[in-house]
Amino acid sequence: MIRIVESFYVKSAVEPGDYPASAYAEFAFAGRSNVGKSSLINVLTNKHLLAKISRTPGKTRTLNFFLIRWKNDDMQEQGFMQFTDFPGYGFAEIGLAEQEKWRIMIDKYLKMRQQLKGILVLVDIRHPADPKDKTMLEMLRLRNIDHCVIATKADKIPKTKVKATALQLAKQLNLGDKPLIATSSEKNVGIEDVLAWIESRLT
Ligand SMILES: Nc1nc2c(ncn2[C@@H]2O[C@H](COP(=O)(O)OP(=O)(O)O)[C@@H](O)[C@H]2O)c(=O)[nH]1
Ligand SMILES: [Mg+2]
Repeated sequence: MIRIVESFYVKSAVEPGDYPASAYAEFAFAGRSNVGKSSLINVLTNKHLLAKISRTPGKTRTLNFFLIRWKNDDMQEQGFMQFTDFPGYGFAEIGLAEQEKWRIMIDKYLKMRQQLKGILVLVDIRHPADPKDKTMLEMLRLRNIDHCVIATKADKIPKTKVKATALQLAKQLNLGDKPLIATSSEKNVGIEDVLAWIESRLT
């Protein structure tokens, strides 16, 4: 199993010409504002830098790129990958023009980013499937991009209900054979499963 040993904020960008030029395998994180994206990235990287970055005003409507150094102790391997933090969607106060800008930015990224290995779409396990998440997943299916869904905040529902709720969400979101992983960043649940999903797509 890989572990993340270092992570660095690289840059923020909107246009493909401004993306980092490095060709490392890349994974992107998408989801509604407040779903727990920064918290998950922090737990994955054991770091609290990334959340601060994404809270910086002005960086909230851009793609934020991070360089990640990983190690696999069993295999004595190490390497780099990149994480991209998408701006959170679903703020009610964001107008249609702003939403359209978001959609164009994301679609360009999905179309242009050649080293993109997969997208992790975060949803809150407490809420029924959201139209905005369905739209995101539809964009991924249209472009044939590998993805999984992370059901966050699993500690907020009774343990006995996690499995059934996850299954229900997967069905509502039409996931087919794509995995849904229930996580808690607070209680460190499901984090290894997320890393395993990433690891299996690294090369
Ligand atoms: N109980 C619980 N709270 C969480 C979890 N993940 C995030 N949160 C809380 O949800 C809020 C939003 O989290 P954040 O990571 O900033 O969401 P983002 O907007 O998607 O980046 C914060 O108050 C977090 O502490 C979790 O796994 N369990
Ligand atoms: Mg955030």
